[in-house]
Amino acid sequence: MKSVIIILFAVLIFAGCDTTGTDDNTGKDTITTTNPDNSMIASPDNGSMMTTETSEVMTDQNKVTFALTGENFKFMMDGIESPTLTVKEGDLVMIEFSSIGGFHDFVIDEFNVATERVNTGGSTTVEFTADKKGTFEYYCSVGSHRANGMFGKLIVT
Ligand SMILES: [Cu+2]
Repeated sequence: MKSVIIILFAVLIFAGCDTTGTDDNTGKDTITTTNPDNSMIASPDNGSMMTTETSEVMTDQNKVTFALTGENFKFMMDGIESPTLTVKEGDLVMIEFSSIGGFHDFVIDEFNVATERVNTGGSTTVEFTADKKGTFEYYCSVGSHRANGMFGKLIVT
């Protein structure tokens, strides 16, 4: 009776050893053969995919165009004097500016935006990314035009 019990125990212990042994082996096999190879191949691919996605996002950037005219001493857009320009943060803003009377430009200090100065009949463009929220002032930097009321608001929401 005692010897049978001992054999049973031995078998159980052996079985236990065998199972843990195989588990360890398969675990090690998986790690050594597949994982390092996969990660080596996967990371450069992921990197290039991320670059592609970033450039796609930049192409999708919302573009907003405003056509303004300048005269003594005001900006006009669609018949509105000193219009308030409203854009969303991150928008690419294009300003098409032309003078219908006098020497003028279009300037926003906070975005380092400044068109060239154009005279009557001249036109120019400038574009910038509205990369911060807030209310800013655009104005004409020629002479005392700003002091004479040649300015308006840009609101970035
Ligand atoms: Cu002006």
